[in-house]
Amino acid sequence: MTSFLDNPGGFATGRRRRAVSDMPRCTIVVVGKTGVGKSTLINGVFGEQLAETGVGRPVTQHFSEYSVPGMPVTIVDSRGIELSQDLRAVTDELLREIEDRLRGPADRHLHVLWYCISAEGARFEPETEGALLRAVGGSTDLPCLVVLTKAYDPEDQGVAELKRFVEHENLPLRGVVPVLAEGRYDLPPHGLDALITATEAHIDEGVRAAFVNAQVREIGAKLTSALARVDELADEQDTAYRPLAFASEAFGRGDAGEEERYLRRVLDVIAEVAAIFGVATATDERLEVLALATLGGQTGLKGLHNFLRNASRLALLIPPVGPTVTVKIGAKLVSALIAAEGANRVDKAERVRAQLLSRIYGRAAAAVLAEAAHADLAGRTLPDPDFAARFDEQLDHEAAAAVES
Ligand SMILES: Nc1nc2c(ncn2[C@@H]2O[C@H](COP(=O)(O)OP(=O)(O)O)[C@@H](O)[C@H]2O)c(=O)[nH]1
Ligand SMILES: [Mg+2]
Repeated sequence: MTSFLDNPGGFATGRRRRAVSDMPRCTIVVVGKTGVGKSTLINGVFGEQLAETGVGRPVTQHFSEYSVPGMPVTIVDSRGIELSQDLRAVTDELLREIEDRLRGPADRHLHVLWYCISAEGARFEPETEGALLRAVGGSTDLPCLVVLTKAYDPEDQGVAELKRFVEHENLPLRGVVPVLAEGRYDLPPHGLDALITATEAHIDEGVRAAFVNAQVREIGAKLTSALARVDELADEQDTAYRPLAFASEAFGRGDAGEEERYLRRVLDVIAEVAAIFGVATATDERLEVLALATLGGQTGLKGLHNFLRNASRLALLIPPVGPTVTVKIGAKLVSALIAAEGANRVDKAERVRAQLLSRIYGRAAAAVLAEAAHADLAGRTLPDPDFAARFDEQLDHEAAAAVES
């Protein structure tokens, strides 16, 4: 049997897979006539993965369901709506589908409707499209947003007029959002961030994490929830784990089993951060790079040794061994640490120091993944060696920030 030390990447990707499958799934219904730009919109929000590799499964006459492994979002996409007349059948199918799913398990429920109208066509039909939105938004709890697709120029009068027209229909809507999902000529994309923010605001809180994970544009939202998760995990460690005994140089030698358990905990935190960033950003390859970098680029006992050495080095920056000054992050933990040391509670102090280190590794992973996500969006992907090097720099930065005045 290979130990996780021999395959830290496999260990981390496995933990990430589990964290993602534990996330309640978010299901988005995308409705609109053929050619309005539904697929382009979905690609813009979720990256190429969903449309390229997602396997459609027919749900009803006019709906197919798409998902890809590792992504906690399901898309229910309408197809074959050519005539306004088709929309009546679509309305009935949708109402029936919503009800059926509400009777089933929660992971089958629908969470938001994006109704797409082409701003290029500049037509909204109150008697069919308006009727669908009135029926769905009025008789169910499904939040509905109208997306004005192919809104090439955000300043365009025609787009503003169409938006006003839809808004004045008094439909049960949570918003009307003009979007250009994919740039054209010299017109840059716009509006996707607004759509994501509005969706986040209106979907059920329970599936928000899944939505934040799957979308590829709002990197700030991913970073915020990843950092919150790091705090949560570090707090859990206070009660769940035995004293840290690994930092041999600085704090005396512990047994090897304890040291391995601690490394596993750190990899767990990194895997959970990756789960929040999502597979489009935190690819298996990148997560493997992070896991291996945590072991100083080596597997087996050599890797464990590298990790312990690095952790000891980082721990030296933490008070009261390191400079006891005003603390920016983890202030609660550091005061707990100082109190424990003051009361001569060595076991407690070790535990708190371990929490701080988990926090440093988790925050560094989040920072470097955010950087990678920004680079991906700008079309200049970070090569793996740069990614690993940036992670090391972030570790130092986070350790220093923990004691920064
Ligand atoms: N440049 C640009 N083209 C778009 C946009 N949305 C849709 N299109 C184009 O419109 C056509 C239909 O889009 P598609 O997403 O397949 O529509 P669907 O049938 O609703 O899924 C394709 O040729 C797209 O390239 C957009 O935001 N920008
Ligand atoms: Mg399509």
